[in-house]
Amino acid sequence: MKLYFTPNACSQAVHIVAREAGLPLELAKVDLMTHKLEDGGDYYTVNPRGYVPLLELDDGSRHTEVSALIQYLADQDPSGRLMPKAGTRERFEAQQWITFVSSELHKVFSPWLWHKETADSTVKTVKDKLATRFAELDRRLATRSYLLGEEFTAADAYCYVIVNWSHLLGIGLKGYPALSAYLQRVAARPKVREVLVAEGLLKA
Ligand SMILES: N[C@@H](CCC(=O)N[C@@H](CS)C(=O)NCC(=O)O)C(=O)O
Repeated sequence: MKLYFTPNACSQAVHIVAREAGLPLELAKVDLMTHKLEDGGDYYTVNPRGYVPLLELDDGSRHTEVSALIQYLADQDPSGRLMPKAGTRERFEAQQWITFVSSELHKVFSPWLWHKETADSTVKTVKDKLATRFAELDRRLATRSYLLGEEFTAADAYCYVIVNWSHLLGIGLKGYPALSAYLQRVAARPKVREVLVAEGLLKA
């Protein structure tokens, strides 16, 4: 399998799930400023939508959308540790959290806060909305280690990557102690550290 990724982008959630599941993964880095690959190739020929992540399976088929990719990879892990079994109440809950991260966090942060030309009034609206979501996460994580309980799941990989953008964007998390502790807890996981090293964000 090959993952087209950009360091610190949402593709990192897919990278984390693959490593946590122990799946072999080839990496292809994409420069999102130019939409070029490291060999100078045009990323639009790989993904006409231009965004990461894109997962190429061994049969050559290409797939996108973080929410679907992390569930697919988690389901390849025979231990079933990263995603509850399909059809269970627990799976239903995990899917709700993944969708929450996708629509209430990822697509609130992005593209708005990543574009300098975004109007100040929009930035304020976005930050206010994120503050309500962070407060909810903080309350939830005050009583459990991970979103679903005491076990790390694919939902946490996604939540970690997106909420961690706060640090890159200078959004303080001091008011959310449980959420801050959660980010540190996830970042300290050996497989997550491996991902950060592989993406060139942490020294080995
Ligand atoms: N709908 C996609 C969105 C992925 C996405 O927003 N990717 C961002 C990076 S986090 C990106 O590649 N943006 C650059 C672009 O759209 O050209 C998903 O959920 O996977």
